[in-house]
Amino acid sequence: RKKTTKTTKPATSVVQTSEPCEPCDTLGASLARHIRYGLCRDEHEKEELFTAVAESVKEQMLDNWRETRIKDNQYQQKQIAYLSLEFLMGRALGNALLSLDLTDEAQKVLTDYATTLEDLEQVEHDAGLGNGGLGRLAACFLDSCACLDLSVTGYGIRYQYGMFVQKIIDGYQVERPDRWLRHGNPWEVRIANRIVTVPFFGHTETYVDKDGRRHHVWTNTQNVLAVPYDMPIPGFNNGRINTLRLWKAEANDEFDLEEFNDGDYAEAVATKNLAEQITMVLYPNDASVNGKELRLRQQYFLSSASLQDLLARYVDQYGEDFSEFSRRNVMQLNDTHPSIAVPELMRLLMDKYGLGWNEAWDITSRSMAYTNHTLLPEALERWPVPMMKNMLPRIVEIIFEINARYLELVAHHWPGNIQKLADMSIIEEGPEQQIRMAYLAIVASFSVNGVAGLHTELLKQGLFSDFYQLWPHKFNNKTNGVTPRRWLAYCNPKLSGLITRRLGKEWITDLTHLAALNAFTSDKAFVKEWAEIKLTNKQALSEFVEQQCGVTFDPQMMFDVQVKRIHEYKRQLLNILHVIHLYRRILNGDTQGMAPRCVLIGGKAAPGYAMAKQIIKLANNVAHMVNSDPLVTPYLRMAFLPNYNVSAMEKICPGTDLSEQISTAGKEASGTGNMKFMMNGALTIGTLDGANIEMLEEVGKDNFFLFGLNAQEVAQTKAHYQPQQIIAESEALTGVMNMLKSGHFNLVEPGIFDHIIASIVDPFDQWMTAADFDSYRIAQENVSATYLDQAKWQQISIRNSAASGRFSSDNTISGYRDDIWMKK
Ligand code: 4GP
Repeated sequence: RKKTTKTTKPATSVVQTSEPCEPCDTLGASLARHIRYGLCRDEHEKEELFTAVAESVKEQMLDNWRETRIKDNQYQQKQIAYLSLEFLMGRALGNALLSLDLTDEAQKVLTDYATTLEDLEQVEHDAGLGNGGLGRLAACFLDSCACLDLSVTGYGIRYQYGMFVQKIIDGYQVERPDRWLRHGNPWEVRIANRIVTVPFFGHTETYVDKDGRRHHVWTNTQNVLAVPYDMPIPGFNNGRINTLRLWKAEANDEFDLEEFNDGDYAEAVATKNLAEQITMVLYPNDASVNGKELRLRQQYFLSSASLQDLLARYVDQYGEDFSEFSRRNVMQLNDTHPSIAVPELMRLLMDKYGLGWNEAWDITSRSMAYTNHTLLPEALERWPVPMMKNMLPRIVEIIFEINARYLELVAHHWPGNIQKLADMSIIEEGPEQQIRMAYLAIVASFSVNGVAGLHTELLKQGLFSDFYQLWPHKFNNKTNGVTPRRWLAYCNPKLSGLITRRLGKEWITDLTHLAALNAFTSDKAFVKEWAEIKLTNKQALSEFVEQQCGVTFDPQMMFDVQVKRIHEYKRQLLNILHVIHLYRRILNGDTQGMAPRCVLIGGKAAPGYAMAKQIIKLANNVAHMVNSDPLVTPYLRMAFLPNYNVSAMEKICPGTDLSEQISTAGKEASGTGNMKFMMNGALTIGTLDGANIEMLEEVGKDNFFLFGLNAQEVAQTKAHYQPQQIIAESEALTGVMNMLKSGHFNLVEPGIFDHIIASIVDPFDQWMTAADFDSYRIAQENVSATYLDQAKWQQISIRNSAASGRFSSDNTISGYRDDIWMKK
C-alpha cells in the first residue's frame, strides 16, 4: 500500500516512505500481534513473553521517537552529545511504562496472559553497561534530559558482555560473564544507514599540494565498522523520545575479502574476531585504570564513531560550512575516557573536511566540555606514547601539536618557569612518554566540572590547581543528582502514592515539592502511614535477602545498608569492624541501648583488586559467625548480597532505614546512592565527603549522623598518623582488633585476613580506618538510640525525604543546560 520514492540524494540510495500510515495499535492489540506473529507459537516461555511485551511497548514509542528525531534534525535546539564509555541503564520496562503512563494498562493487559507485570519485570536482564557511579549517573542524566525536553543523544558502546555477574563461593567473589544479550535486546534498533568506519594502525604521510598547503594522510589503516544500535529514552509523559546510540564493532567486509582472495580463509575469520573484540566486554574497573590496549581501542572507537555521526548530521543540515558547528553542538565528556575525541575532532575537521588548524581548534575548543568524577590518582588515565603511536599515528601527531601550541601559552603565563612546563605538559616525560588524558581534556574544553561542591574545590585547589590559575573561568561545579522517576516513583510505588495523595504529582518532575512533606511531621495519621510503608518495603527487602543470601532479616530490626562498589576508600572495612564491635558487645552481654539491626553489604570488587576481594571475604566470614549464634541474632544479623546491580538497588533503597556513606573524607567525589536512600526516607550515617556535605546542609545536622575527620583533617593527619596508638587508646577498637587477630573469623583458614589487619595498623593507611573508628562507633550509638525512639526516627525520615529535592538529576541537568550547554 505504501508508496516509496527516491530521495533527492541519489548517491545514498535511500528510499523514503511518503504516506503517513495508521497510528499504531493499543498496547493490548500490539502484544497480541507480537505473540501471534513474533513468536509464531501459542505456548511461550516467560522470556519470550517479556520480549513480546517489550516490543509492544517500544512500538508505542516509535511515532514519538521519529517525531523527536525530525524535530531535532531541524536543529532548532542545540544538539548535546553525552559521550560515555558507560551507561548503567538497568532494566527498561518498568521505567518505559511509567514514562508513557502505561503501567495500569500493562497490568490489565497482562492478566490475559496469566502473569503479573511485577513478575514479568523480573525476567528482564539489567543492561549493566557500566561499573558504578559514573555509568549510573549517565543513565540518570539521559532520563532527566528527556524529561526536560532537551535534545541530548547518549553515545556509548554496545558491549556484548556488560559488568560481570558476581557469585559468592565460599565467601569469595567469583566473576562470571554477563550474557545480557543472550535473548536479544528488544529495545534496540539497528540503524544500518548510519554505519561509519573507524581506522586503526597504519601510518601517516604528508604532502604539499600545488598551493603550498600541507596535507596529512593516514593510510594503510585497518578499518572497523561501527554499527549504531539505538535505544529509546522516553521523557516523562511529555512525548519526547531521545536516543542512546550504542556502537557495535563489526569487521569491514572489504578487508576480509582481501584476505579471503589470498586464499587464507581462516585469517579472514580471525580478523573479523579481532575487529569484533573491540566491543566484546566492559572493563570492570571503577575509579581506577589498567591501561590495556583494547581499552584505548574502545575509547577511540566510541569517540571516532560518535563524532563522525555528529558531523554527518551537521553536514546534512548545514553543508560543509562549519562556522556554526560550535554554536550548534556540545560534546560532554563523561570523564577522560572519551577525551581522545579532542584530537579526533581536529583530525576529522582538518583531514576530512579540509579546515585549517586554527579554525579546527576554534571549533573543537568551543564544543568540548569535561566532567571529572574522581580525585584518586590511580584513575587518572595516561596512555603510553609508543602504544598510541602504533595504534593511532595521526592522533598522536595532533596531540603533540596541541601540546606545543598550548605550552606557549603556559610559557607566557609563567615566563621562565621550566618546571611549570613539565608539570602542565600533556606529555609526561619519563622512561616512556605518556599522554595525560585529563590535561588533554582540560586544555581543549570550555568547561571543566566536578560533581559536588567539595570535589570541585579539591580539583581547583589540588589536582588541577595550575589549570585553575590559567583558566579560572573554565571551572564550575555540578553536584550530582538521581532521577526521581526511577528512584522514587518507580521503585517505591507505595511511598510515592502517599506523597502524591498529599502533595499532588508535581514532585515527579519538580522534586523540590517534597519540601512540603515537612508540614506532615506531626500529622499522626501521615507518620503512621509513612512508617507502615517502610515496614512493608522492609518485608519485601527481607524476602529478597532471604532468597539471595539465605539470611533471615527481621523487618522489626533496623536495616542498615551499605551497597556500592567495594573499594578501600569507601571503607566497607570500617562498617565490618563496627559489626565485630557489636558482636563482641553482645557476646559480653552488653546490649544496653542497642537497637537490633540487620547489616547488609553489597557490591562488586574489580577482579584485579585483591584487597577489595579480601574485604568481601571478611564480610562473608563475619556474617557467618554472627548469623550462626542464636544468642547474637536477636540483636544482630548480617548478609553480603551477591551481584549488586541497578535492579537490586530498586528493591534495596525503599526498605533501608540507615544509609552508610562512610568514605574517607576527600575521597568520594560525590556519591549518588546516598541521594537515592535519602529520597526514600533513609537516615544517613556519613562523613563530610562528596555530596554528603550538601545533603547535611539541606537536612540539618540534627537529622544526619555525622562523624569522622573532615578532608582537611585527613590531609593534616597524614604526616603523623599513628594507628597503633589510636588502637591502644580505644578499648573498643583494641577488642575488635584482638578478635580479628585471634582468627575467630577464619578458624579453618589461617592467615587469610593478615593483609587486612596489617592495612589497619599501617601508618601509611591512606584510608585512615582506625582514625575514624571511635567517632563512627559513637555516631552508631546515637543511631541506635534514635531508632529505639520510633516517633523521632520517622520524623527524621520524613525530613530527609523532604530535603532531597535538590538532588534530583533534573536540577543537575538544568545546571548543565544553563551554565554549560546553552551558555556559550
Ligand atoms: C564515581 C565517583 O566515585 C562517585 O563519587 C560519583 O558519585 C560518581 O562517579 C558519579 O559522578 N566515579 C566513578 C569512576 O564511578 O569510575 O571514576
